Amino acid sequence: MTVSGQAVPAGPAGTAENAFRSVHGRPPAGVWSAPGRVNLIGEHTDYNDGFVLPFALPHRLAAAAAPREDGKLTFTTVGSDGRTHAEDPVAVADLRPGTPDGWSRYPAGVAWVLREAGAEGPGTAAGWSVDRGADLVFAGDVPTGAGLSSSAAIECATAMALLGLAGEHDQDAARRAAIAREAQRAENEFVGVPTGILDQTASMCCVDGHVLALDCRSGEAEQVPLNATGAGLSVLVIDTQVKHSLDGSEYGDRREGTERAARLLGLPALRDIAPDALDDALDQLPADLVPLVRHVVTENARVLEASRYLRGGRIADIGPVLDASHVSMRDDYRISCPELDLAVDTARTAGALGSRMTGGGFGGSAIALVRENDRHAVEAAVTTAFDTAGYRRPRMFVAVPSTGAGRDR
Ligand code: GAF
Repeated sequence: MTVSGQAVPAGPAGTAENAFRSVHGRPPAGVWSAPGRVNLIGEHTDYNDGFVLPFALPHRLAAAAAPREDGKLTFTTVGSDGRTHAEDPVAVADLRPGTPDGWSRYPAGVAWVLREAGAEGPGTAAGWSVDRGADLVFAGDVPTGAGLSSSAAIECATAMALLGLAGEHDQDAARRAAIAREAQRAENEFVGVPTGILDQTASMCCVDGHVLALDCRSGEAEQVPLNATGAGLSVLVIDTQVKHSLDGSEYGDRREGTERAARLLGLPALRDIAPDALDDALDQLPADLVPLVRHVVTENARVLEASRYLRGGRIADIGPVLDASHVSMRDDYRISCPELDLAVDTARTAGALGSRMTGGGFGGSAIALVRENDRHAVEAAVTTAFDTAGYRRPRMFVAVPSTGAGRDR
């Protein structure tokens, strides 16, 4: 594909750039991309001011972008079949929650947040700010609806692209964390999904070869090395292909329940319950909130335990911690589903050192920590179990900790 200039190699960034040239008849000013993530452990703890331990996937969402001068935004995606799909242009001045809707509300929400940041936000170092409009073309390989943060990837790629057009480059760790908060705000206030800070921070702040040990209250973030391959281990992702969405009421209901529990206990957040004070806290709560609180408090403790093991290079020791996390999500937080439970149980029976669902739940993906020598046996057992149950075959891949959002070209 060469409309104006040279064809560039494929991969999300190359695909986005080629499609941009084809659709707009000119080269983009740049291409930026952001990854999906796996959360190793620490689920539904982020909005309770707790702890999480994600790493970035090699799968990325790329945004090729160039400025416009007419105040309009255009959003085009490249599908898995290589075909482009363009949304109707939308005026930056008309952006408001609900306009536009569909998938483009994710990048539009980021533009809305950055526009609100105004002159003091991205700055006009390049003589352009978001109210002048932009063309964006997206391509990527982050599985969608798989609990691997494709939404955060598109938000963070958009933020990086728009900030890049405005002349902002080379963000330090603090600025990256701030961009993650802006992307989260777009998701909460524009898209209307009450998610926490986990996904956007993972997409913005993770670095190659490391998990991010994040304290969601203080924002303190430590990069902890994770060289599973060096230890003869793999983190296997099992995408059940049961589509997960956080738009429904379940995610919001869980969040509301934990926030209500904190209020009843007179605490700022469930993070403030120490594990040895859990029983006392549970005694003060109505029965429906007990399992929710038990999950959050024990999950925070598991994240800290897993972080300690990883800091000591004891990767295999996190196996039982992953197992306990899954049981807690299945039985207490009730966010698993039969396909996730089958993936987890089968992986363990076939030799995984530990396994749990990852992400928001209600479908999506599980992870299994496996010895590399056992990986094929685990994959085969999971495939057979799904065939036998009559479920759609899961997709599986080994997840290697990769790099966060940045400029590709
Ligand atoms: C989703 C949300 F977006 C995150 O904020 C987090 O709550 C996660 O579910 C559960 O840990 O990915």
